[in-house]
Amino acid sequence: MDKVVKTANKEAAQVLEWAESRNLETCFTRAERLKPCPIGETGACCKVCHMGPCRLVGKNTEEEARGVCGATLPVVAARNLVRMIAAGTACHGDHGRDMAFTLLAVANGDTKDFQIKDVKKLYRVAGYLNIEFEGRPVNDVAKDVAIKLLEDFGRQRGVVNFIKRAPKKTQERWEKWGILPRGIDREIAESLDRTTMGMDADPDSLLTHGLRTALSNGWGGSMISTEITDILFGTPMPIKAEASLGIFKDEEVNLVIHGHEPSLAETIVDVVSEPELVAYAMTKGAKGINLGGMCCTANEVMMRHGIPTAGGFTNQELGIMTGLIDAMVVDVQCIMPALTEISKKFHTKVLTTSEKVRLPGAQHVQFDEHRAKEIAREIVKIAINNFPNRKKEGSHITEKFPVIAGFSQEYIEYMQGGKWRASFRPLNDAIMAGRVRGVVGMAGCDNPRFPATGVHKFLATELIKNDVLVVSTGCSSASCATAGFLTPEMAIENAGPGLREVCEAIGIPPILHLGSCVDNTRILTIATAMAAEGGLSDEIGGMPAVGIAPEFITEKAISIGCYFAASGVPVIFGGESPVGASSEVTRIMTEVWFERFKGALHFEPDPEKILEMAIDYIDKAREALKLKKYEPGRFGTERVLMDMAARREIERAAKPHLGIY
Ligand code: MSK
Repeated sequence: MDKVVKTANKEAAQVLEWAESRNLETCFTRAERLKPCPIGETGACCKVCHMGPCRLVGKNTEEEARGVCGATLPVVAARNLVRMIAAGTACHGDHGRDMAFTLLAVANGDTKDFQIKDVKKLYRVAGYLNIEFEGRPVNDVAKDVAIKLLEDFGRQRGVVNFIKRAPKKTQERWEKWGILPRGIDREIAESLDRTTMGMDADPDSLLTHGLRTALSNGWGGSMISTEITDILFGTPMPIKAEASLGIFKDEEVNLVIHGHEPSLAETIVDVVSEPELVAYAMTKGAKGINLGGMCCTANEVMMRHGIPTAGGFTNQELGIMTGLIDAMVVDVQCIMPALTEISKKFHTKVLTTSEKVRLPGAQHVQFDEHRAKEIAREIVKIAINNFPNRKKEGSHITEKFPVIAGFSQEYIEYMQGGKWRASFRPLNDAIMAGRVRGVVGMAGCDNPRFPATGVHKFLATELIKNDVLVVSTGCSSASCATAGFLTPEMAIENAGPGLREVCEAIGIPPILHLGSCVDNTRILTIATAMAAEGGLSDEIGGMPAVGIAPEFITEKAISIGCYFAASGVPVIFGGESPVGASSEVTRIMTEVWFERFKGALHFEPDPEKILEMAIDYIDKAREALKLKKYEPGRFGTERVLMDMAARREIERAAKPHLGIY
């Protein structure tokens, strides 16, 4: 029998093989053992009240399949999806809320450990919020921005602030269909309310509110988070980094930052090279301190500081199995509870830092933005103190890959026109001419039920081969980074001739790293800027653009998929559909949403079909916009092998340009 490929990340597979030879359990072995419940998997299980759980199976029609209360299969499936959207929105909402409180603390002078690093971005955001900034003290503006954004969480009536950043036509669709989000918390609460037993029993109405909730994430919680993170820690610009489970160093203290919110991680980056800490590490026999990232925290610190990433979700246990991590510090989201169990078999200390995430067996060091540096130093010291406890046991990896990370909307505009003529004109023109066929936003998790990272890698390679520019976030970025895909050379070696020409002219990779999960909002604002630039669609809907989450896991991913669909982007998720039991719900999410918003949410387990569907959507959008028919190979020249000078030139073009906007 052929060996089952559990992860397509070569270095991860190496560690996994080592682990399995020692009977060490991972998410891969658990995924193999625990088959998904076929009823719950497709959305046919209702457990919102205690007359059930009701399993809506075995009937001839969806209307015949009813729970004890009479709820039909489409109602149950729709409710389940809306609850997923609400949970995902809550995660990103809390993330945004925490960032807003940190900004407020900075503005009030309650913490000396953070500063506003990007005043231009603060002014830009103040402008969106109609807050006067000319001639005012920076902290006063920051306070007004923080307070105004915090209002988005508890607002009862009106509309979330950033909604008005969307193209007018997109906003009109939202108004027409009643999905303009009021307040983030309000939409989440209403989702839970509507989906209890005896409430909304119309699948379309339920799903419509699901979209409203999702929009409060995309244009609310997540966007607040991205914007404030840029204000506090700097708007990303391309920067060199490395990716792989091989980033850990034998002779140095290895400290990993894992999770999502960047405040603690940024502070650790700040203190880790302090001479006192480095000297202290040396007293313990280490040659230095090596900081690495995991999951979305990795994306945050990689794109601002070039901190290397050990990979995405499925690499977290494997990281510990290298035997080289002295401490893994986690905050919120995507933290496997299994971490503490596996850490017992090695010397790694797992440190929790958020009230919201406690792991039995972990050491808790509560983060507090008011004394951030003191806490960060304490954490670094815990890692240093644990260095002498390192055992010989572990699967060491040496291979690592170069990465160019950190493409913000601001940088993408800049790279197309410089400081004074920053715009999306060249990209729009390249799409109009058919040089670039379209754009795919590739996002979401890597999943142990696939050959993990494999579907990301397959789609990224095939899409760029077809002249489709890929922008990536979250663990999709990690999947591409750990495969060595996030470099300009990827264009030379793998992109179609038209896309290659564009990438070579600007000196960018054909897969642009846009950041973490909350940074999917950068795709929304980029699409908005492209609509405003002209020549393509005048709204987000109708663009030759598609969203793909090939290996999704989380409720956050569902919420993201839905806010893209509501914003006008056809979205395709890999894997089985969580509403697959109901053809009516599937019809609403595809046909009805496309009619109303020009977006859709599909689930498709076959990666080849995902590719086909994405390209079909792009080509149909091109046709509807009356753009030049895309012809493969029409642009570009013969592939030339680049000499070192040419490579250096590309590298130089991709380097950070300080103070550019
Ligand atoms: S970390 S939500 S596994 S992308 Fe943002 Fe990765 Fe998915 Fe978590």
